[in-house]
Amino acid sequence: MNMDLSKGSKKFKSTISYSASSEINCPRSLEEKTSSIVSLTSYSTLNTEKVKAENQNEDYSNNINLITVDFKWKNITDVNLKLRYAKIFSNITSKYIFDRLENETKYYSGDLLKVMVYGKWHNIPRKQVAFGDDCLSYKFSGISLPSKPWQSCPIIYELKKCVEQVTAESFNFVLVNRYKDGEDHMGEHRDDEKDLEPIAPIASLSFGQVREFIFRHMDSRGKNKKLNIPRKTIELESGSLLLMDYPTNKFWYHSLPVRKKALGVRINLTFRKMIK
Ligand SMILES: O=C(O)CCC(=O)C(=O)O
Repeated sequence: MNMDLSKGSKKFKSTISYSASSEINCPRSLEEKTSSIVSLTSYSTLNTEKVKAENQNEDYSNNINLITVDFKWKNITDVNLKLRYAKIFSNITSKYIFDRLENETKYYSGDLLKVMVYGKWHNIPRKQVAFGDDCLSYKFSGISLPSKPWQSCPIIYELKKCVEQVTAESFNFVLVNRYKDGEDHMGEHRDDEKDLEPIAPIASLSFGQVREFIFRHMDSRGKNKKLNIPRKTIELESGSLLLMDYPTNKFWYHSLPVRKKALGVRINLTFRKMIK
């Protein structure tokens, strides 16, 4: 594995602010659990509390300010694999965002939590919801996942702006996945659907439980593999951003495997650019 440390330090402070009452648009998630893995200084959730982040002078008492840390991209490359990884939020900010996501994101239910695999419907082993421009929908594994408007969930919209700022890219869709613990997972796949702009990066933002994310080259899988390229495993930390640049998704599968020892909740947001 080639790993370079390239300088790409960027700091973003959101200028958009919402009042606490904007939370009414996004009802509380039914399944509320406390992440057991992010151990931080004593801290109360919800923005009715005054939250003063130690060492960073972040005051969330009135406005939402998502402040990124100074960071350097770690470049991870291989044959047709191009990834950039960085922890862009401090632990305090990550915990704040995680709690807001837990309290404000309402996930889909019923048929929107099923996929078609080899002609059979299966419940997905996680929860999901999507947000995007102009009711865009994302078609994969036999379903068409509609998007809710950005404005219906301010923390998601704020994260979109932040990711656009640090990547200098624009995104019009986000898929949000919630893994209640290490039993929840995502099977191996490529994000190569026709609806996606082929050369746009996919930006994957993670909060909560650290989980392993695995990449395997398409020709290095199965019994009759043509190549012997080793898999890549990346530990996705809370507050981290992973950019999957072109042509990664054309050649490499990725998955979030079961990890029974992972006890906490994880939330992942993959920002995408869809063809309108
Ligand atoms: O939760 C993750 O990190 C995996 C997300 C993913 O693979 C996807 O949304 O396509």
